[in-house]
Amino acid sequence: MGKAVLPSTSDLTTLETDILQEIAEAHDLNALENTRVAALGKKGRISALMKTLGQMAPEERKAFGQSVNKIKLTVSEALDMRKADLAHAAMSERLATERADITLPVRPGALNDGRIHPVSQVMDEITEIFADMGFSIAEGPEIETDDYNFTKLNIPKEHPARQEHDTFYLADRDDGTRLVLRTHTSPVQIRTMEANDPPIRVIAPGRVYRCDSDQTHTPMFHQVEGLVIDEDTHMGHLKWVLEEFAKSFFEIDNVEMRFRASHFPFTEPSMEVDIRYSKRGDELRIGEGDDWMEILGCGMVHPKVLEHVGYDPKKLQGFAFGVGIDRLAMLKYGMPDLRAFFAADLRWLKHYGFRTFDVPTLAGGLSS
Ligand code: 2NM
Repeated sequence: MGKAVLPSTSDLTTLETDILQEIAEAHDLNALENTRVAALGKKGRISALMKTLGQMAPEERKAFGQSVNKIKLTVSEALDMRKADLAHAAMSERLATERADITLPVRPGALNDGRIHPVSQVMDEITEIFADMGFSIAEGPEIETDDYNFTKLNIPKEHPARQEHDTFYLADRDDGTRLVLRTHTSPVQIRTMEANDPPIRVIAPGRVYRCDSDQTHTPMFHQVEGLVIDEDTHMGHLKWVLEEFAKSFFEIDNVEMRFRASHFPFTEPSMEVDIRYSKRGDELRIGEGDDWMEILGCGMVHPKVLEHVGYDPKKLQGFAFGVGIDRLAMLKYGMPDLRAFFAADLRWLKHYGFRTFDVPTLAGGLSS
């Protein structure tokens, strides 16, 4: 085997200059990586130098090894610096060329084409009004027990509301009881009273079901019921809350209300509430004219209902009310046919529906 030609000190200097030059000239991260492999990789030029150490005389080997290590360090540092420079340049290039124009209008599409159903809109309007008065929103199951839908509400077994032709009953259960589709959201108020101590201020919006179908009735419809319970809540509070609600909802300064004596099993006394209105041609005007229109039912919660939820009727009292949302929506937005509400006709929804971002707020306007 012939004697290998060992590298000299000036060879080392040339090598270092060469590699640093290559690093400086690497124009992107890929090129730089190739340079690194060619210099420091397993088969790279600096690694090859290390392999010649074995053939050197010991005194030569030490000085030469130190020189190679110094080159390795210099090259590594140069690589790191160049890498950081190139990464920074790449980011600057992207920032300069890739632009998001946030002044562009929203593209036509689902967000623009879709509509909020008037019932959803009116439900949002109503919850906004009551939330502003300090009410919380309560929800509960649409499939209820006979107990929660009727008995606890002081609706006796022989009451006409329980009859087959008004209530959707589910099949009998093994224990002889049967579930019903709730006929009002009152069971939500019962559950709220059972689970909380007074004072109570809640509204319960949601779907309710009654076996009834004609021009003005659908078997599923929407209701909001309200409940206030405290130690000294009285009918004056009830009148104020309902009047404020009507003014906000119809977006007028004056609504005249008429409270007529009525009867519900769960309230005593019970009242039906009419508002003054006029109709000229197709145009309805709320708050003026000579006609009265019934819009809701209300009353002071019956002592028996309070007892059923474990409240002491000698210490606590309060009022409750119930409003049909679908009818209010028809009134406010001039939609004549209730059945169109649930026909899922896109042309109808396009005409009467609300845009996605038309969120009703008292500050921004309920319907504007
Ligand atoms: C109405 C009319 C009058 C009512 C009563 C209750 C409860 F749970 F507190 F007893 N909730 N809702 C009520 C009272 C509902 O709807 C026309």
